[in-house]
Amino acid sequence: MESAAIQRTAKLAVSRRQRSTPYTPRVEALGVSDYSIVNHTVLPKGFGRSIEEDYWHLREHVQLWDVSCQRQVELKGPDAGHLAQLMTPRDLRKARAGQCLYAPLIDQQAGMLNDPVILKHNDHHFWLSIADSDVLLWAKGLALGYGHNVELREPDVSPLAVQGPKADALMEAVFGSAVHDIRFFNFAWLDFRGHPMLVARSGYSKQGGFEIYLDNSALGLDLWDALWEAGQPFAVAPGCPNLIERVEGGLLSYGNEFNNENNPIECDMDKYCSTDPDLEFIGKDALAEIRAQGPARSIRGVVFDGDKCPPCANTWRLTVDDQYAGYLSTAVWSPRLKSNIALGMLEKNYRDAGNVVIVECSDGTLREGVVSILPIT
Ligand code: THG
Repeated sequence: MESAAIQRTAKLAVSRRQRSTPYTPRVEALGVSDYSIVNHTVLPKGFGRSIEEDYWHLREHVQLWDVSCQRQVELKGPDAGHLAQLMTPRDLRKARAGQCLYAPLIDQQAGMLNDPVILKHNDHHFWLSIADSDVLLWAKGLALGYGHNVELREPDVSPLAVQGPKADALMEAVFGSAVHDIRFFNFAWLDFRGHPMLVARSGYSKQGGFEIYLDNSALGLDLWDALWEAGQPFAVAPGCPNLIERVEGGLLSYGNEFNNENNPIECDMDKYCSTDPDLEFIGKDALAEIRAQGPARSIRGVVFDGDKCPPCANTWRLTVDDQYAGYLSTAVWSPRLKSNIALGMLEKNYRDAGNVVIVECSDGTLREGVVSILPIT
């Protein structure tokens, strides 16, 4: 289906199907101004400050993000490992308990289904911390078809991200010095007032920080309040994934930069796709075929001038000499680079860094852009 974002700014009618989170009362008390919906769950998008202000604050201090919408798909039982491996081309065989692995999920045509962070609890227990698509249904279908002995569910887990250069200091104040021992993309269970909590060094920013996978909603407000109070000396603020920071950092968003029409090679995820002929996963033959042909397009950054661009709610066409050259999916003004920056899919002949393309901006302007590798520095 050809999809497009809604045009009008209208209030979204909410019901039980648009789920709130254990932190929603605090997020609302702190003045959340906008929500998005991800995995049928609210994701705060702003707190009444400009995106530029939030960007500078994130780079200098520390923020609390309600990222409960990063839902967990739990695989538990004797066949959990087999099922997890079938779902991704990333080689999970050497993964250790306590490790987080960023991993593409693909279908039998090597079309992207999601790009979760996979948490390995042990050989028989995994969480897939998903982006915005219904992975649980795919997993249930596969388990049924393969006759797997595995329990699949969405557990009561609500991640809270603590992001920014002062995250270590803030986390130490709540969880003790053990936080410093957690390496990037690893997790540990740390005590919070007698409750063990899963704390990972990870998050949807390049500024460093942690994600706390709260597994008991009843403790949500206590956890938020403890971090909020401990964060006062560090100028803690409520926040959310920042568009400027994520575009600069080249952090991709399923449904925006790519979807089921794209394969992982196009998405620059070749490094997460095993070529070992002994590894079995769904989409293996299709992926090998794509690799042999070479991808028809690739994710890139595009830097373009002119005034601050409007939000790129739908895609913007890119051309070179009036020929289709690809599209932009996300664009934003970077106050640091003093330029508009964007993420997009560039067709094969136009994807080399340094190439000049014309951006058909939704305000009607045509702007000259330069293709860049990611991250945009
Ligand atoms: N954290 C958790 N779950 C998530 C996200 C998250 N689920 C949805 C979404 N984000 C998934 N997408 C990403 C994209 C990038 C990263 C994490 C999740 C990321 N990438 C590192 C980078 O690009 O620097 C590299 C990771 C690696 O090399 O292993 O962090 O943010 N819980």
